[in-house]
Amino acid sequence: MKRLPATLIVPLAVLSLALAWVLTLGEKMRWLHEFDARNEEIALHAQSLLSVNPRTSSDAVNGSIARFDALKKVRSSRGLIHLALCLGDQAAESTTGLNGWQRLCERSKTSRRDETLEVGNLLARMNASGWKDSRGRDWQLLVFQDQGGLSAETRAAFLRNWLGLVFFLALSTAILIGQARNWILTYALSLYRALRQKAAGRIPLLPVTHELPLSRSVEQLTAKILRLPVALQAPPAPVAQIQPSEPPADADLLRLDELTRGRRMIVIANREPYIHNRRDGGIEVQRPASGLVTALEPVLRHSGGLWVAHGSGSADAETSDEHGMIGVPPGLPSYQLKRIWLSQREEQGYYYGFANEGLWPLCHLAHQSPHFRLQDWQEYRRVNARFASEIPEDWLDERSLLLVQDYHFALVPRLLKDRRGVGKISLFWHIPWPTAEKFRICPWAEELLHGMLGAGLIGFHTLTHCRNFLESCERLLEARVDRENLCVTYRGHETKVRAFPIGIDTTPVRKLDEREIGELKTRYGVGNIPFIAVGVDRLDYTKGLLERVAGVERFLEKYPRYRGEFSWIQIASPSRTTIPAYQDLSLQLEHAIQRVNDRFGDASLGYLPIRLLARHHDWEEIRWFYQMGQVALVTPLHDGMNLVAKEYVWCQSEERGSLVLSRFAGASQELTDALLVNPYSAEEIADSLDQAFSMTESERIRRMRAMKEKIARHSAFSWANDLIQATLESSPEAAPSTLPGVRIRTGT
Ligand code: ADQ
Repeated sequence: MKRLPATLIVPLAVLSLALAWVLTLGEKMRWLHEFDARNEEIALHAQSLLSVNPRTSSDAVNGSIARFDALKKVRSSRGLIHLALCLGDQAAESTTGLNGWQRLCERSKTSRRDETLEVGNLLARMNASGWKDSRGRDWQLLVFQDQGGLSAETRAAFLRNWLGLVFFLALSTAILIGQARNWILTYALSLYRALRQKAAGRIPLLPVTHELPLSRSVEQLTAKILRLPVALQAPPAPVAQIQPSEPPADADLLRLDELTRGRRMIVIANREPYIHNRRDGGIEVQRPASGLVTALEPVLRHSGGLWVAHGSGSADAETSDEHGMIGVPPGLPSYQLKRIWLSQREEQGYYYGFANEGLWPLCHLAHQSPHFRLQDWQEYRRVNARFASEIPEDWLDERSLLLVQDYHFALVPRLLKDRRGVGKISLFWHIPWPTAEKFRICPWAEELLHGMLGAGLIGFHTLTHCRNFLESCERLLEARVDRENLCVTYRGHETKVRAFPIGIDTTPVRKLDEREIGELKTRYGVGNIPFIAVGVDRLDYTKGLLERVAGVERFLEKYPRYRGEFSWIQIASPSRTTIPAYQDLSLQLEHAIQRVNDRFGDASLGYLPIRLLARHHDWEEIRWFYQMGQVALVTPLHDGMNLVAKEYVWCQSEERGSLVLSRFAGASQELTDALLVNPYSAEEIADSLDQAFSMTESERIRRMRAMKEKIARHSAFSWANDLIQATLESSPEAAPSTLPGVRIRTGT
C-alpha cells in the first residue's frame, strides 16, 4: 500500500489515543468496582463475626476486639493487606504495621466509604463500613486492599487498547480508501464508455453515480457535459428497484463496442424488458420470465439503443411519455424502451391467437394442434405493420442495426426493408423450426417466409432448425436455396441462415454455503428432506411438466428408498393464461401432483414429494433456488434452446448439482455432460434421478466442470456479438425483384 499522508495520520493518531483513553478509563472503573465489591464481602463477613451477642457493654467491646484478633487471619485472603476497627471516633484495634489510620475513624460512622490512599509505601483501596451494636454504639471496620498493581495494569490496558485501535482504524481506512478508489475507477470507466457511446451516436449509458458522494450533483454534471437529461424519463411513481447484474467479461464488451460503434441498435420484440404494474396502490416493476429478455437485455443495457415492445403492464402508460418512450432500467436508465399500445382485439388476434395458438404449437413437437383463424392472421399482419411503422424515424438510418426477435414478427423484416434506408436487418427465431412437411400446415406459410426473407440474416439455435427452414423455402417458394452455404436467394435478395446457440449472462453468481442452503430449504418447507430436485419453467405444455410428474411418480415407485426423503419443487410462472390449452394444463398439472402427493406423501409429517409454486419469481430468488437443488429437472418436450438448463449449471458450485436434461431441448447439443433423457419416458426420468443422487462426487464434478466451461464460452454477449457481426456482414439491400411476387392472401 502507498504511504498514507500526514493529514490522515495525525487525526487518526489523536482519535485512537482519545478512544484508548476512554476505553481504559472504563476498564479502570470496572476494576475499582471489583475491589469495592470484594472489600464489602470481607467487611460483611467480619461484621457478622464481630457483633456476636454481648452480655455487658464492656463484654461487647472486649469481645469484639478479641474476635478482631481472630479476624486478622482473614488477611491471608488475596490482596487484603490490613484491617482496622473503630469504636465511635476512637481507634480500637488494627492489624500490625498499619500506621496513622486512627484519623480515619473520625469520618462518618454508619455509611459506606471507599477511597484510594497510601498506606506506608503501598497504594491501598480502603473501604469503611459501619454498624451499631445492641447498645447503640457505632463501630466501623476499615478494610485495606493492595491497589499497587492497578497502575501497571492500567498502563498495560491503555497500550493494548491503543494498539488495537490503531490497527482497526488503519485497516478500515485502507479498506475505505480502496473502495473509494474502486468507485472512482468504475465511475471513470462508465464515463469513458458513455463518451464513446455518445461519440458513436448512440444514447449513452450514464455512469453509475448512486454510490458516490454527491452522487446527484455528479450525475447532473455528467448529463450536462453529455447534453443528456438526468435519469431519462424515469417513472414518476415509486417503483421497486431491480438490481442490474454486473457486466460480463471485457473481451466480449470490447467486441460489442467495436461492432456497434456509430450504430443505433434497435430490438423489436413482443415482450418488454421491464413491465410496470399497479399493485397495492403503488407501482411495481417486473422483469418477465422470458428467455429472450434474459439474453438480450444485458446487451442493450451495455450498448444503449432502443427496444420496441408491446406495452402490456397495467401502469406502463402512466410511466411512459406521450410517445410511449421510457428510459430503462428504472432508476439507472441506459437505453430507451418504446411501448406500442395494442387494443384488446389486436392482442387477442396477434399474440394469443396467431402467434401462440398457431405458430407456437406449429413449431414445437408437443402434440398440440395449431389453430389458424383468418381474423387472427389479419390482426397478426396489422400488428406487424404497426411495429414496423412505429419505430421512430429519427432512430432509423443506413447504419441502424435492426434486430427483430421471434415468431411474433415474421413479417416485420420485409416491412422494414420496404421502408428503405433503414440499415441492416436480422431476425432471430427463438423457437424450433419444424420440418417443411409440418410447416406447410400453416395456411399462410408462403407469406410468412416471404416476410422473413426481407432480413439479411435469419438465426436459429441449432443447425437442424436452419436445415428445416431451408427445406421449407425450397419446397414452398420459388427461391434458390444453397444448402451448403446456408443461404436463400429470393427475389434477388440473399438471406443467410445461421445457427447461433444463445447463452446466458455469465457474471459469477455468489455460491451459498451449507448453512444458507439449510435455511433456504426450511423456507421452502423441505428443511429435513435430504434429496431435493428443482424445476423452473413457464407454465407451458412444451415444457413437459405433466410428463415430469409421471417421471417422479415412477421414481418413487421404482426406488422406494427415496420415499419420505425426496422432494421436487417446481417454480412455474403462469403464462398465456387466457388460452384454453394453458388453462387445461394448469388444471391437469394440479391433479397429477395431487395424485402423486396422495400416493407417496405423509400428511401427519407434512411430507409432500412434489411442491408447485405457480408464480413469477425474481432473478434473485431463482438463482438461490437453483442452488437448493442437488438435481434440476429440465425436461421440455421440445425447446429451441432452454436457458433454465444453463442458468442452473451456472449457479451451482462445483461440488453440487446434476442436470437431468431433455434430449429435445436445443441445450442438449451443447450440454452433453448432462444426464440426457427422453422426456416422454417416465422410466428414463426415474433412472436419471436415481443416477444423479447416487453419482460419485468426482463424476459429478467432472460433468459440472465440463458444462460450465461450455456455458462460459458462449455467453449472452458472445451470442449477441455473433448475431450482430453476421447481420452486419449480410447482404446489402436487394435490387428490385425480377421474380413474381408472393400474393398476400387474406382467406383460407
Ligand atoms: P422460454 O420458452 O421462455 O424462451 P427459457 O429459455 O427456458 O424458455 O427461458 C426462460 C427464462 O425465464 C429463464 O431466464 C428463466 O430463469 C425465466 N423464468 C422461468 N420461469 C420463471 C419464473 N417462474 N419466474 C421468473 N422467471 C422465470 C424462449 C424459447 C427457448 C429459448 C429462449 C431464448 O422457448 O427455447 O431458449 O427463448 O432464446
